[in-house]
Amino acid sequence: MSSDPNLYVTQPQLPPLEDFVELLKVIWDRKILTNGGPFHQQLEQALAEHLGVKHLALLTNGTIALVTALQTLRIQGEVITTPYSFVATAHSLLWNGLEPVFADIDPHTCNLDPERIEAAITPKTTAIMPVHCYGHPCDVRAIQRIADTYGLKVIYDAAHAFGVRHQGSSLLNSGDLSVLSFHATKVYNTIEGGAIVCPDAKTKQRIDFLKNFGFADEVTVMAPGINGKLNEVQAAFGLLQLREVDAAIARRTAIATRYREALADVEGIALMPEPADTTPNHSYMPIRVQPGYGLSRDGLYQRLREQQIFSRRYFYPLISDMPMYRGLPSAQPTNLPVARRVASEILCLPIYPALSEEQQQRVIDAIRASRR
Ligand code: T4K
Repeated sequence: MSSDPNLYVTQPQLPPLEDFVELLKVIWDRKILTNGGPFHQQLEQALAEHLGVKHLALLTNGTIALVTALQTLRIQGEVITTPYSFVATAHSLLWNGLEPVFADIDPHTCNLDPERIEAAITPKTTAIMPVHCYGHPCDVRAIQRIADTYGLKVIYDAAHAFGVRHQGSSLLNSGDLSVLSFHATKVYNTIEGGAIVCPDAKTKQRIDFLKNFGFADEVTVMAPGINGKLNEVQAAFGLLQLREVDAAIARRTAIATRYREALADVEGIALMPEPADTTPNHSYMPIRVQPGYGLSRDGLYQRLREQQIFSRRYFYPLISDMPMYRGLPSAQPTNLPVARRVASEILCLPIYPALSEEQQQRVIDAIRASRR
């Protein structure tokens, strides 16, 4: 038996403590704690290289990064987005006074269905905000075709997509901007943190101004920017994390493979298809609990909890069912039948590098034994 009987959906990856202490000593000596210090600059460079993107601006978290990305491109009016995501996706629109327009998802990828995007366009639409849910790529070609045809911007919520490669390049190079989250629960973390990936230096400069209250220089404020700066302690933490991230993803891949093999024959448990032409990051381990299982999704969730296995229903409830969104015309259940069905079946199982084989077996055995 493991020493800790509790199994959570994730557990953050931590750098070696002694290495972190070394970098803290450097910060203490330098006395530069924030405002784009040396570790911040070093991490932006290192992440851009590691991810294979041209420019990357660090921010305090993924939510502020989404809010800032929308301001960067001066988005107005309506933005087409998915109801099947973490609330921060839609909240970033409300923080900018924009109207979210929910479109339904594809049942296989759980990402926005391009046909439904096109059907949701109105004269007020200015942008699309799709999510690469679980790090699985959206249909980026189809979405770009729609954006080009109708003159729309595309801002990807790529909070789950650290390191994902798709069709021979970083997935983060898709669209106009991509937004990452480096929250503690993510594949790569800086405790809290986030980033915007952008294609050119001019856009990066605008983001850098916006995340520093809008200051362009000591006396010029170019826009009502926010305080979105990542501090030096977190940037140092992030530099150390970068050394471990490839090994962490390899370990996640092994865990995901084992789950897939062990659960493939369980009636009523559906695994998501593996994305084509993609090197995934296995940021999540979603399964769908369908009628053939005999126990409902919530029944299995509860059964696992009784055994101290804390799976999560990412993403239930739908954003469109939350009080601040459910009055929108696009939030009506009849507009979102696929998202509704997936949200009622989804369960994300524990997956993180430190999950031992013995712990994973406990999860597998519990799922197999709960079937009716
Ligand atoms: N867009 C998308 C698509 C997102 O998924 C997210 C965030 C965002 C945007 C916004 O990015 P950020 O502003 O967060 O950078 C978590 C995270 O807080 C959130 O970052 C994440 N998505 C979302 C999917 O999940 P909770 O409330 O489910 O997390 P929590 O605290 O219950 O943690 C889950 C489990 O992880 C715990 O049961 C135990 C374990 N854990 C957690 C933390 C924080 C640890 O072992 N140690 C820890 O420090 O939201």
